[in-house]
Amino acid sequence: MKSPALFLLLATLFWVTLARAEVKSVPEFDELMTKYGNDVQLSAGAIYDAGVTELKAKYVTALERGLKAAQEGGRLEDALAFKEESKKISTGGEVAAESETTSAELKKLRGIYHQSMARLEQDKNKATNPIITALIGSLDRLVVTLTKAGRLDEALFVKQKKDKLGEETSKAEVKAAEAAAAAVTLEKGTFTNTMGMKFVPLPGTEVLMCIHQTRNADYAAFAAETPSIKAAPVYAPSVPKDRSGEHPIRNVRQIDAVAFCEWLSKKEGKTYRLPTDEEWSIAVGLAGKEKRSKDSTPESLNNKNTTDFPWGTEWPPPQGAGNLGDTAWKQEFPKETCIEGYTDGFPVTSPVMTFKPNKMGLYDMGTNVGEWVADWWNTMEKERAYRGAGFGTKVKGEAFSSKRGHLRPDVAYGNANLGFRCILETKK
Ligand SMILES: [Ca+2]
Repeated sequence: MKSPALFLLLATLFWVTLARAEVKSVPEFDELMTKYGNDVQLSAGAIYDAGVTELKAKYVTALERGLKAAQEGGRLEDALAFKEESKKISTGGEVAAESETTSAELKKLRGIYHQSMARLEQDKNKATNPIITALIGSLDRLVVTLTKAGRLDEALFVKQKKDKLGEETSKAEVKAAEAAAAAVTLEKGTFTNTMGMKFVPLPGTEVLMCIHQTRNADYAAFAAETPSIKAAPVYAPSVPKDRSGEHPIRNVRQIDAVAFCEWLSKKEGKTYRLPTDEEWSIAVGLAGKEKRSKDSTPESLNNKNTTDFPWGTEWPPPQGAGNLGDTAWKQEFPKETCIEGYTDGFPVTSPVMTFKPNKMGLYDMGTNVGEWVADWWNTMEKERAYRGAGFGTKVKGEAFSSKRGHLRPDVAYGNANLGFRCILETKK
């Protein structure tokens, strides 16, 4: 069996050769294609085919082992999923995406399979690319030879084939690079984008969430490329200039936070967006702790849960809980109150990821700066919601994980200290 992609590529070229009535055949071209086809199959195709066969066999063995373990453990859902998958693969079916099964065990196994497959593809491309490059060079020379011989129709024919080959090859490279990037995500469960923003899976969802609040440095890159973004980041006097890039952006309008996500999406060919109110609740540890229905709005859920803070259930917060209105804040602003006895050391913003992350690996959730979300505040659709406390929070009722606020999306509020963090979608 030839590897399907290569076979398809070569077959397409030969088919187009036959389909062209005016030029039935260019013997030199056919000869080159046959020779390079053989080279590709010898150097990469055979290894790839053997790799795929071996991988499928390993996958089937793992499925059988998984089925046995699930049966013995009394896990019906996993057992059924393994049984069905095993049947499908041994009758020639393809391995579907992880997201298309609800069995966590099968998800894991499919993940490993796709990861190994991406590696095989990459190896194949690495071995094939020099051959394709050489073929394109030979075709270029053939075009010149045919032109000089006055065989102009044939020269044009070969040139078109050559252009098509170049196009297909770069498409295949892009696809392989994407698969490799997806494999990295899978391998570590995390993703780091071109800005150095780190993302982790948000449990129970198919999205990744940025582990940190969007930083001044991230926002500055966006502002530099976006003429309509006039507002330079506002630095509080006590934020040291040399580390200001690591502090969270604040005082942004909700529409500008949305625009940042759109800019980043375009830049990377991915889908970034603000979290929904529900995703933010999951991220702060409120999954299953709010009575959410289809009619829920941030307004209806605001401060309904009065047990949970981002760090647990203690008030005042334990030391190291995060950046809140602490004694350092009071020192800087003596007329203000503060959380008595709590010291985090930062009068205003702190560099992102200064404090311990939560169980999901997310930093500064519900502290440092408030975060815009995507939802409207209520059905009036006039104001957008934001979540979380910040460096100026000193009152218990303002610090609950369920606390929401609401403001117009198109106004920058100097005193609201609102920033945001990004969601990365994983579905194509
Ligand atoms: Ca503080």
